[in-house]
Amino acid sequence: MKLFMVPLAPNPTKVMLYIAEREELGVAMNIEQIVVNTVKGRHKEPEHLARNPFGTVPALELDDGTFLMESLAIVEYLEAKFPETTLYAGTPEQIGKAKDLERIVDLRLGGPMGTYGHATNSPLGRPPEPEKAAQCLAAMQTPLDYLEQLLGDGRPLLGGDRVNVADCTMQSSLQFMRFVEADVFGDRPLLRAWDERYRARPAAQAVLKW
Ligand SMILES: N[C@@H](CCC(=O)N[C@@H](CS)C(=O)NCC(=O)O)C(=O)O
Repeated sequence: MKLFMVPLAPNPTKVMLYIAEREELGVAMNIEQIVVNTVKGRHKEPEHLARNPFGTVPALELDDGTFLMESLAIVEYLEAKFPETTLYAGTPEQIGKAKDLERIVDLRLGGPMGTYGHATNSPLGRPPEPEKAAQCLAAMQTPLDYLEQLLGDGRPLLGGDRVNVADCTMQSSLQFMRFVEADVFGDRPLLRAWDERYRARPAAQAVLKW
């Protein structure tokens, strides 16, 4: 299999962190990772559009030559394809909560963080949009409080003792925040401590560049 990705972008990074976490658990997926240079616009060129007509990354090429184009679908495919030591594990309730948390992080924080980064210090050179940035920051407060409250029970990782896809999703967006030199944590010491803890993990050390 081949993963078409670019290191800074959150959605590919989520998948790359996920793969690295699974490899740390002893699962050899042997997925070749191929950079699509989005800064040079390669994701909008025919070669990549043939993989993914929406011109986005990531895209996972399966062994039959077809593609998956949604980061979470790629993660869930790899969970099913390599069923030993999956990240989603346990009772239906535990799995439901893990998936719920990942969606909360992605939809309520990942989206606003991406927009905030481009509205404040866009790596693609987009003009600053202070009003949009303020709206995104406001939208992040309740989900950030929610995570801070979860960590209040002493859990080391967002979902508990074991790494969760939500940790990967959250860090993929935080890397983008670091790149644009934004700190969205505010006065949330538990989230800051989790951030340091997660970034010390071998998977994070291997994948995160910022
Ligand atoms: N829902 C898709 C979104 C993919 C996506 O938008 N990826 C971004 C990078 S994080 C991208 O390729 N953006 C370039 C563009 O939209 O032109 C997923 O979860 O994989």
